[in-house]
Amino acid sequence: MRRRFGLIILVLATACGAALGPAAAVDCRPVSQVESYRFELCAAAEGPGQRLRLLRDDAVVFVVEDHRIEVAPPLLESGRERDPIPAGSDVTGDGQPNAVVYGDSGGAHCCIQLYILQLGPDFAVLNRLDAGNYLPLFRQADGDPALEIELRDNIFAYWRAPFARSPAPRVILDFQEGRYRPAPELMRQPALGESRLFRRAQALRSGRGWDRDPRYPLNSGLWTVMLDLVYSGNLTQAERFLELAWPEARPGREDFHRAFFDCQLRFSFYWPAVAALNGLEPLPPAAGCGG
Ligand SMILES: [Ca+2]
Repeated sequence: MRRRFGLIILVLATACGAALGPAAAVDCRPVSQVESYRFELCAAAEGPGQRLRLLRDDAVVFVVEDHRIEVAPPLLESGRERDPIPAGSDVTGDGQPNAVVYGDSGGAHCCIQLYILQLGPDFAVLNRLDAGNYLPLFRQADGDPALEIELRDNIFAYWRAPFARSPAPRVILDFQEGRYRPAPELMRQPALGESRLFRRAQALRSGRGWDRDPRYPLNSGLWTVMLDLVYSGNLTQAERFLELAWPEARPGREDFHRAFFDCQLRFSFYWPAVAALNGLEPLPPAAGCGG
């Protein structure tokens, strides 16, 4: 994993909303008001960047600092567009107003942080989500009123491939018991038909994606398909795809199988949910996987 650079996050929050003082904010301007809650965007305390303050009845209840911050980020899917989620929207479906705060550390890649706040009678930071390199999406994915969140798992970024050819499988979070949690059942998809699996494997095996770059001799199209299968509950089919798509004369398939299934997959934050989705125990990375 790449190191995050320049990410300075300061979160001061209390469940009871006690006053924390103005914390040396300068150049502040109000950006949004929800009943007694007021968001102010300020210059960062030190260096470039921004500081967001949330005040409730003039007492600071939440502060976050990052390179760039938005209170109403364009994250809500409506048709093909991404609409902003205005502060005060009921995102979690419990009748209380929420706000989604977006922080971006800047730079070419990495990292987006999302904070989901509850602005009701009791202030709360419901989630802080690390979205890595990809903008999350809020959409309605099931029958309950809460919006679900679609993220991308970044654990395979730069794994045996440059970033541009690194797959990032989809993860869905559902609001359960007071916070957003991975929702294996919302990620489930039917397995590929046998003939389609075979055709895709054959095209990949005989395609030109292998040995194009001595640093990355493998074709990352291989684990792009495998990850889509694993993250939709079809891990057994992902193993079969590896067997079918790996070029016959090429050594290293067993080593790759181990590095993918027994190591990298299990390093993911979402591995427990992915294991449950595939009916497996969430075993830790195998011995010798490295850190
Ligand atoms: Ca829902």
